[in-house]
Order: sequence, then C-alpha cells, then structure tokens
Amino acid sequence: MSLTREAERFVDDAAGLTRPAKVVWCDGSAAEYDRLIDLMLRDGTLLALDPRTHPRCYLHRSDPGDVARTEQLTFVCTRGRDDAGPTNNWMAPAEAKATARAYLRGSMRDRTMHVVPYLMGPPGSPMSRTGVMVTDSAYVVASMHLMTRVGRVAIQHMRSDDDFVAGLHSLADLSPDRRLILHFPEDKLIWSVGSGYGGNALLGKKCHALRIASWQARREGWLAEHMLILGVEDPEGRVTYLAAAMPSASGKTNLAMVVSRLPGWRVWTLGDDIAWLWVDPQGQLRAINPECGFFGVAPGTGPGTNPHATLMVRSNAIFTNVALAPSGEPWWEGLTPEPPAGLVDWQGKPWRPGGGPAAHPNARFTVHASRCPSIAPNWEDPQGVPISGLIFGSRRSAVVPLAFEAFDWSHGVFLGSAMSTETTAAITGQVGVVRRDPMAMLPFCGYNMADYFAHWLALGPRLATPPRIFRVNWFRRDADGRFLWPGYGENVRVLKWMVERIRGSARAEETPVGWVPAPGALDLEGADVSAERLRRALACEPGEWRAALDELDGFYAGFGPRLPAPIRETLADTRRRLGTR
Ligand code: GTP
Ligand code: SPV
Ligand code: MN
Repeated sequence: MSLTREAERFVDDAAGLTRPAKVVWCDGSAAEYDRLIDLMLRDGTLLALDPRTHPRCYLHRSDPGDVARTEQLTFVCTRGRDDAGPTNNWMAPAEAKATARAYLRGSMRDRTMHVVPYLMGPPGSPMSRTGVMVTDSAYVVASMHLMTRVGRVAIQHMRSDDDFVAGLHSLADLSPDRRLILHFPEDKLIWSVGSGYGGNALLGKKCHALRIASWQARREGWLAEHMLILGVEDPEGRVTYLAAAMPSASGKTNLAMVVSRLPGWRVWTLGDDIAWLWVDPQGQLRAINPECGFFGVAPGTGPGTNPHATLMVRSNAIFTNVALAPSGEPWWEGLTPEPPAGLVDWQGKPWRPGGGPAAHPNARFTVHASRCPSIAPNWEDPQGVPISGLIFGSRRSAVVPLAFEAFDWSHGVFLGSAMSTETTAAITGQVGVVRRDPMAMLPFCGYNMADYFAHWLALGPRLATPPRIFRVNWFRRDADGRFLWPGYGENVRVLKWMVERIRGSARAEETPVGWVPAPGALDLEGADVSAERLRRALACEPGEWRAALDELDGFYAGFGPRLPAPIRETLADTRRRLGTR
C-alpha cells in the first residue's frame, strides 16, 4: 500500500525525529488487528477477559497518571494568538514545536512506529476526510481500528497529494511534565506526546474531527460538533433525526442508545460523540458521524440505564481502567447493584468495599459501532441524515429546566453559547465545578469562540427550515440532592415532545428563556414521576436566571468586540423578559 508523496515525507520526518527501531504501514485488516492484540497480550499491555462470557474482549490498564484528557496541556498553535481566542491555551507554533521536539527526539527508539492512514466519515461521502497518523502505541492503533476506517479506503479518499491531516503521536515517557497535545490548524498538523489516553492519543477523534475540523468547517461553511446523532421512530414508522451536544461524560452515549419506555416509539443510533453537519443545496441541514466506533464511559452503564451499551460490550471490546473479577469478567460501578467478590481495581490491586471506586470514574470501553443493537440501518449513508432538531444539554444541579425550546435560530445559538456545566472525570482536575462550556465545545473548538458563535449565527439564514433548537438538563436536583427527573430510558419522553414540537402538535408555555413543555404535554404514561417533581424540574426561576446571566457577562466580556452583536442583544432581551426582581 503506498501513501501519497506528501504523506511519505511526513512519515520520514517523523521517523527522523523519533528514531523508531521499525516502521510498519497499517492496512486496517482483521489480521492486522489480531496481530496487534497478540502482541499486546504477550507484552502485558492487554489482559484477555473470560472468553466464554466476553469473547474477544480485553482489559488495558493505563498509566495511573494518564486516565483522562489533560486540557491544561492541550494547545491551539495558530500564528495569531487571537485566532485561538481566549478559551484556548495558545502557544506560538515555533515555540510549541521546539518544546515538543525535545520530548519527541528519539522517543521511539526500541519501539515500532505504526503508520495509520484513516478515514473520518463513511466511505464514499463527499464530507469524509482523511488523516495519516504515526504512533508508537499498539493500543492506539487497535483503538483506531475500532473507531475509524483504517487503510486503503483512507488513501483512496485523498483528493490531492496533501489532502490529509498529519498526526504525530508518541507515548514518550508518559510523564505529565513532558506531555503536550498541540494543534496547528494552519498546517493541518497534530503533535501529541506523553499520553496514551483516548482523547489525547486517538488523533482522529477530538484532535482531528473536532479541533482541526472545526477550523476547516468555519472556512468552508459547515460545522464540526461534539454531538451525538439519533433517529426517533414514531409508531407510524416515521423517523425524525436529531443531533445533541452535551459535555464530556454528560449523557450523549446514553441518549444515543436510549431504549424507549413508550410503546411504539424507538430510537436509532447514528453516532455518540461527534457530528459533522452541513447545509445541502436544498437548504436542509444534514449530518454524518465521522467515527465508526464508540469510546464510551463504563461507570453508570448497566442493564437498567443503558441496556444496549451493556449488550454491545459483551464481545469484541477493549476496556480501559475497569475493575476485574476473579472469573475474568470486567466490572465497574453501576454494572450490577453488588460488586462481585474478589475484585481487583483498575490498577490491579485487591479492592475492598468502601475503598474508593473499583473502576476508574473515567474507565471506558472501545467497540465498533456495528456492535450496537440500535445502530441505524443508514448510519453509514454517504449523504448523512436530515437533521430536524438540535439539542444542547448540560449537567446543572440547579437553574436550568429539564427541557425547553428556543424562540428561533439565533436565540438557540445564544442558549448554546450560554451553556455551563459541572465538570466530570473525563478531564483531569476537580469534578463537579460549574464552568462555561458553550455548545459543549469549550475544550474542542479549534479557533476563537467569538468567531464560532458568528459562524453558527450565519448558518441560520442558509437553512430553508432551520432545525428547532432545544435545551435540556437531566441533572437538576432537589434539596436532598436527588435528581428531579429519572433520566435514561425516560428521556425518550422528552424526545417525543421534541418530535411533536417539530411537527407543530405539542403544546408549550412561553417563559423568559424559551418554550417549556405545557402541563400534560410530556407523555408520562407509565412513568414514575410525580406532577410536583416534574413541575420543579421544568420551572424557570427568574431570580436564579438573573444571577446566572450576570456570570455570563464576564465570560462574554473576554471576547471583547469580537463577540457577535446578536449574542449580546439576545442576552439583553432575556434580561428584559426576566424583569428586575
Ligand atoms: P463523552 O464520551 O465523555 O463525550 O460523554 P457522553 O456525553 O457520551 O456521556 P455518557 O452518555 O457516557 O454519560 C456519562 C455519565 O452520565 C454516566 O455516568 C451516566 O450514567 C450519566 N448519565 C447519562 N444519562 C443520564 C441521565 O439521563 N440521568 C442521569 N442522572 N445521569 C445520566
Ligand atoms: C470526551 O472527553 O468528551 C470523550 C472522551 O468523548 S475522549 O475521547 O477522551 O475525548
Ligand atoms: Mn466526547
């Protein structure tokens, strides 16, 4: 298999810097995957799980200091600092390369450098994009096999010699002190050194399909978003497609695979993390999933919460940092009500109840999308699916109602830009702190977010019928800290309301922040939710909102005059509607 001349030059340069003992070109075949697994079983990178209960499933224990994305070590290295904007870490390209070069020099000595050509997006789609990454991690290559389309199909998609995003990845010594995740969008280039963790190391995912792709999308007039894609089928068999942005570890995988509690309704999965969206010649918004696998959060995944994911990881999956039962079965908090006896924790140490979580809170599974019981029959359609609604969701114990609808496109863009969320274990740092996370893209937008808001606003007028924009929050709590809404499978009731809003039939009440489901408009047939708890889940409290909007002022101020006027004006309108007391 031959790469383009440009790709070969990139590989040669990378090898010159990192000095691998051997260079291997990957073809993406099943035989190659098997060879990698064998290699990792032999050198201890992987442990085989019980082949009777979990055929072709493996456990990987990462370095204990390398278990989540490290945003403080992630940089957007544009020539101009303002092009990265105030929400990104920035380093000048030359300085970034000089620093990383010191970590990368000779870092693959005694190791194999794998060259991985990969395709993001369905084969044959005009939206699909290619990358070529080199890595000294067999775990990364095997994961890329599950998450992207590796091999000839990628090279066939290159429209010119340099039509690929180049990615250089090395584990180096895994030290956080010598770790950098660098993006050079102007050069379609990624350098990642010092981490083997998913979002830091599987360069097709957050680095390419979000940070570099969002930069390209702005120039070319489309969107690269941290969104799931799903189809809601009604009892007549009509399917409505929605895309939903939610921050890391905040419910995308769960919603994408939700098993309906409403008779006759079902949900089809098309993607759980990333969507590329564009406007077709008819003015219809369409979406593809650039990935072909799921890198999902294990804790909290069980038969009661996410039965499809629980089934899907019973074979052909790689688990990272889960606990292990003596039977050779994987375990994590939420899989079963009681932990099996004799567990070892995610670090391989004997675990005792009360001794902290057995699985790391950001333990994950990696599995091909075709394994998902609810995968949509058209999930790889090169033309994508038409999107009728967009959802912005976040994790807020207070303030934000369970579900509401924006007044129009630009109000919806404002609601997305105003999103904040409580942090999770998907990033290193404190968990549960409220931080701004516009459109769930704070860590993933590869350019100035003021320009990103402007780009979103400009898309509206290009759409024949702009999708409805909804805001959701499954995580609102009562005074005792209990969730007001049961979530998970019950979320399908909210999806049904959205579909009916899109069709014009569901009732809603106007509040200062948007249209909230009217009493009785959410189908609660068979649900165990009291009218009082639902009322509190849906309530819009003007006092809480006024305080929340004051915090938003400071965030918007960081963008200076670059913040689009409609965002500022919508904030002012919202304040007016909320009144002063
Ligand atoms: P990334 O892969 O990190 O981008 O995350 P994601 O958005 O796909 O998150 P995921 O669906 O894996 O959810 C992560 C956590 O949120 C898990 O602990 C879930 O149990 C929890 N969660 C998901 N949906 C709900 C819900 O409806 N209600 C509640 N209370 N928790 C939920
Ligand atoms: C996230 O953190 O949003 C993830 C996991 O989806 S990672 O691929 O590590 O970014
Ligand atoms: Mn994600």
